Amino acid sequence: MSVWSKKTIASLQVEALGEGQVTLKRTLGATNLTMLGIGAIIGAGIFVLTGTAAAQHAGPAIVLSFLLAGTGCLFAGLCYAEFASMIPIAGSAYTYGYATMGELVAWIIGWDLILEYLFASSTVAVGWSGYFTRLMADLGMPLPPALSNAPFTVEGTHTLVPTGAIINLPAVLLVLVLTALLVVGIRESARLNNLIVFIKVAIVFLVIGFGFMFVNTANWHPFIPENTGIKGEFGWSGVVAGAGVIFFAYIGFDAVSTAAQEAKNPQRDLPIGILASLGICTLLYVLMSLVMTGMVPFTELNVAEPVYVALNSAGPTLAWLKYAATIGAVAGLASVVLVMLMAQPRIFYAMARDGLLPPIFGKVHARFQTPWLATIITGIVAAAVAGLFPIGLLGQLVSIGTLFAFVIVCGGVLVLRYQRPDIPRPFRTPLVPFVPIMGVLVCGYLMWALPRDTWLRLIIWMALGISIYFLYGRRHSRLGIAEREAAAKAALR
Ligand code: ALA
Repeated sequence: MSVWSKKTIASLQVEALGEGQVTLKRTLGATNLTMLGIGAIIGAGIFVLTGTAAAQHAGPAIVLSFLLAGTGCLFAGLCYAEFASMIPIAGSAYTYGYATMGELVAWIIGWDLILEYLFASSTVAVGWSGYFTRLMADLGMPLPPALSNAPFTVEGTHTLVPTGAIINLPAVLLVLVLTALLVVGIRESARLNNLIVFIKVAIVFLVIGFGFMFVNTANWHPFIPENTGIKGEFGWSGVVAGAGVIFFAYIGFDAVSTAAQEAKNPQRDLPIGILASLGICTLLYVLMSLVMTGMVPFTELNVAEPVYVALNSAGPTLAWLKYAATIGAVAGLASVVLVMLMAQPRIFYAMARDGLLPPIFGKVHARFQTPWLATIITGIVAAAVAGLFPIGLLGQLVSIGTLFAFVIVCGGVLVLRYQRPDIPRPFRTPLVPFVPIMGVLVCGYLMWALPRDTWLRLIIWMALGISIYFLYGRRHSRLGIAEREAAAKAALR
């Protein structure tokens, strides 16, 4: 069997119906899917990274960085929407890869998506722990530092050194509690997500609305601060560097596509969920970054809680909003972790159903109708990573992994348009080939701009994944087994 063997679209569409098996439960409509997208998107990116990106790279022009990264994501989002409507199966980019570029590439994407979903849930859980610890201290119940910090930090670019702390317990507990919820049910999880999203979006609106009243337009001049002479420090190269950093803020709209088999009307609602969540968040990000850089000089935003600092500048009038924003961040980051922890097991589920991972990952709970074992395994690994490692090390790995998946999905749309123009596409990416090519170029460029060490980690991760494929997946692949059986039968005839 060839590593380039592809699954046919027809067989994938039959799988989506899932006849004769205990399958995932179809309960999600367009609103829930959009809320899942917003749940996954608004988080550490806007609440944590915006400040340093503005202070170190772009100044007030961080607004342009948001537009630039948002445009790259829009290209990718349009491509995801076409695939999601055409192949509405839980595996997302992994399944799209299987249909267009063959099994090995599919495996590579599936393995890569672990960097996105599993590692993003750990990364954001660490960010959440930071906000939660501050909130507890503000409420007069400080947590011991030894139990609320990572035991390791990164010195230089890759040396891990002990910090003296034991474990980041709040991050671990958050992951475990959300994992338990996800085992019990997708509908229950979606309900909690809706509530959290409502809180965080309401708070973002309040920050934008009240913040605008305290904007000093002098802070926006010069809008694009002059480059310091070093690439990436202000000027246009700073806008691009800023886009690379805050790209993280957009990650998550694609997680909507992993819920394909739990959507009531996936062909119509997945494109809505993906594009609506992306559009809403882009608008909120642009307004929010305008407000933050308008309230204080951007040089003051070089902190882990830029929203708090911006609101602080308004004095006692907005003191209440400062605390509300902290609660919004705590809620917001929790929903990111929730949706990422939802997405990962659904990729594992699809890979196990194809035989590329052990069957344990494909087990669906008879009563809850969730991929419960894959969810528990994901939760335990994500909790361990969140408990032990610092946020900086994880964040860039998540970005490079996600960008890589986006590049392949955009390329895949193009390939399939030429190879199989006949397949019905309930949603069609507009302006093909322009949109997919731009998706590949913009996302590829943002990847290229990431540090060399991050590339090295990606390559090591991929080498590990490819070894696992040749040791396990290739031999157990259902497609491979079927092809070998067919060849044996043909030989006997
Ligand atoms: N977009 C998500 C966040 O900003 C990953 O936290």
